[in-house]
Amino acid sequence: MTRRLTVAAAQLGPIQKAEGRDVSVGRMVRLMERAHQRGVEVVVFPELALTTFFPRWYEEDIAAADDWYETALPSNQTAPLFEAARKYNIAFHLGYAEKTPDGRRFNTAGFFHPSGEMVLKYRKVHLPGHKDYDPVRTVQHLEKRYFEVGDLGFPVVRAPVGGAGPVNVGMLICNDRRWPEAWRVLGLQSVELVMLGYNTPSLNQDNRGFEAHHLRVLHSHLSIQAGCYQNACFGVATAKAGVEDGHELFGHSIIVNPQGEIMAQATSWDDELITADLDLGMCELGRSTIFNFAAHRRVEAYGRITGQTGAEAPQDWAPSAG
Ligand code: CDV
Repeated sequence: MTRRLTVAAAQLGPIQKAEGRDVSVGRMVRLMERAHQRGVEVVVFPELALTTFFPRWYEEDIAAADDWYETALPSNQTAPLFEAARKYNIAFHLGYAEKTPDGRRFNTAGFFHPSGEMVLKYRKVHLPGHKDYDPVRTVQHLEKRYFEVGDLGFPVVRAPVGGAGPVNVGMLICNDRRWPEAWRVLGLQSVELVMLGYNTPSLNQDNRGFEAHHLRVLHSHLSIQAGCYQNACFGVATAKAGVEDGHELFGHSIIVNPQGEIMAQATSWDDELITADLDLGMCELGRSTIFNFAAHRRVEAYGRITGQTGAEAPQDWAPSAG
């Protein structure tokens, strides 16, 4: 029997620093309504979807950043989103800043059943940027200040989703998409659907050499398409896009199939819903042939992947004597 799932990437346009959750949640509810009209069963919202991308703003005292974090979900402010999910019977992925009861801070994503129960939680592992104010940068990227490295690994769970029956779902967050190791850990758990949200500036703000504008989108798509192909899974990758307080994030949200093909792509830098009908059976071809891991992986040759972090210099070649 064909296992079909209708999914959406719910791209969000910019959220300004001064705008509260009433604004972002209201927009997300409207996207949920549109998703319902199109028969969508899973909606994927971006990374840190409820607020502006606040790691660009420096706070000396981290407690002054508390307003950006969620201590509970749902909360009074996010309740309308959960009500919409229940009303329309739509599961959803939400990126948010998490502050735990013992004061730990993570860049987190939750996958929620339409009932509002959290099915799976993921905390971002690959945190880009820096911890302290960097005077060389034109814009700060303080994820290493505001978040701890995720402590949940890369979990995958098999859960009933929409009308497809059980689906193997996993998540990545933004910068994670550039790391093949992260995708492969999901692939090794037979992931079928990877949900990921991102906030990516249109310019490389590291100020260390030139990177052409158009390559920013290329690198994003290249990573997601390769991840899906090499792990025989679908990917729904959703951007926060547009100009937030003068700082530009690119959109180009995409839905990708296990062949690495783009099935749908956003064309605006605004709130936009793109959808695709997934045939989950498509995952079988890759995982039973070229990416049949059990048959073809050679872990004895992969020691450096987990045994070493930074790159080392190779051995020098020398001509043999005589
Ligand atoms: N939010 C992110 O993780 N952004 C990074 C940027 C800073 C390069 C990304 O990989 O898209």
